[in-house]
Amino acid sequence: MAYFNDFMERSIDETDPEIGRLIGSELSRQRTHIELIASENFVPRAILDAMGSALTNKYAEGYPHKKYYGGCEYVEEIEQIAIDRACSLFGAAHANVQPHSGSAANQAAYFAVMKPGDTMLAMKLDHGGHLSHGHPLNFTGIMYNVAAYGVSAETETIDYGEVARLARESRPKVIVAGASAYPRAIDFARFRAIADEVGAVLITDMAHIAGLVAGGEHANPTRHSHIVTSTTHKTLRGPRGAFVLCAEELAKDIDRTVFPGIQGGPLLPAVAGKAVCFKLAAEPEFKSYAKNVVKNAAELSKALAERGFRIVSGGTDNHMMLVDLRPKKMTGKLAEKLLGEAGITANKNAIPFDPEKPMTTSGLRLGTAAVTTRGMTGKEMLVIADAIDSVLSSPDDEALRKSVRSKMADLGAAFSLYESLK
Ligand code: DSN
Repeated sequence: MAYFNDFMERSIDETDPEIGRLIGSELSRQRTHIELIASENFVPRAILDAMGSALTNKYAEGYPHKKYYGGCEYVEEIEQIAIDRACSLFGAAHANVQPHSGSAANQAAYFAVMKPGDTMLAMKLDHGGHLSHGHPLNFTGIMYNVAAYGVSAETETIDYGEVARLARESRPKVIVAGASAYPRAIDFARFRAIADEVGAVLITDMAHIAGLVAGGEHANPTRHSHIVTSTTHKTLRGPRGAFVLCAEELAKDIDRTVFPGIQGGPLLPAVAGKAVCFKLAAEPEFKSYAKNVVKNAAELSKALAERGFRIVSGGTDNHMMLVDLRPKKMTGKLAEKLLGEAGITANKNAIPFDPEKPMTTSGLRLGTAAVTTRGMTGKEMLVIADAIDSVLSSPDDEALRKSVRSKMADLGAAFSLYESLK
C-alpha cells in the first residue's frame, strides 16, 4: 500500500536538494583533496552501508540480552558480535562498544574509577594530550584535580622519569597514557610500572594509534592498562564512534558508567559499523595497510626535513608528524589556510613549548592514514612533500596554489574513492 504521501521513499536529493548538494560537494572535496589530518580516514563502503541503514530507527538501551526495549533480537546480536570482535582483536577480557565518541569513552572510564575531586595525571594538551585528559575548560579539568606531564625540552619525547616524579608527588587516582599529537611510540609497560608504584589506575587512550595496534605496528596497551579507551574512526578506519576495553573485574563498572551513567540508547548504525571495522582490522590486508601508514609517515617526514622543515622530535614512529614551521617563518594558522587553498587538508597544531597562541600555533600536524587507505605510497609522499614545500615557501603566490590544487586533484583522481557512489 502506498504511503499517504511518498516522502518516505524519496532520496535526499529529491527531498532536500540543498543538503543533498552539500553532501555531494563534501564527497567531491574528499575525492579531490589530499587528506593529511592525522585523525581522519576513509571508511570502506561496507561501513558507509551500515551507517546509512535502517538500524537508525531502533532503540536498544541496555546490553545484549538485557535490553529495555522489545524488538532487539537482531541489534543485540550485532552488538554482541561487535563486542566479541573487539575483545579478540585487542586481546581484551571485556569491551563496551556503545560510547558515541572518544570523550564519552574517556568520561565512562574516569567515572568508573574516580570521584569528583580525585587527582588524575595526564599529558598536557599543548604537548600532545587531549582536551578530555584534564584541560581546564573540559569536564575533566572542572571535576578533577589535574597534574600534567609533558615532553622533555631536549628530546621532545615523554620523559618517563618526570612522569614518575609527578606521580610520586601528586599520588593520582588515575594516570592517563595516550595522546592526540604525539609522533613517537609510547612505552605502556613503563606507564604501568609507574601506576603500580603509586597505586594508580592506568587508563590508556589509544584513539590515534588503535589501527596501528590492531595491525601490529604499535605495542598493544591492553595487557598493561587497567582500562583502554579508543575512537574507531582514526587509524582504525571505522565509523565515527568509540569503545572501551577493560579487565573482567572492571566490566560491570564500565558498562554502568556508559549506560545509564552518561548515555541513553546506543547509536546502532555505528555499533554495526564498529563490528565491520573490527572484522576488517583482523584481516591480513589490514596488517599491510598499518605497515604502509607508518612507512608513508616516515617517508613524508624525511622528505619534509630534507626540504628545510623541522620535524618535532626528529621524526615519527607512528602515523603522524608535527612540523615546526618556524624555520619557514610561517604560522600553523597561515599554513593550514594556504595548503587548504592548494587542495591539501591539514590542521594547525601547537608544538611543544609553542610561543604562539593555540589558534595560531607554530606547527602543523600531518598524518598518513587517509592517503594510505587510498593506496598512496612513497612516490606520492615525495609529490606531497614537494607540494607542501612549494606552497609554504611562496605564501604570496596565488597562481602557484591554483596550479598545485589542480595537481592534487589529478593525484586524487588516480586513487579512486567510492566509485560506486555517484
Ligand atoms: N580531535 C581529535 C584529533 O584531531 O586528534 C582527537 O579527538
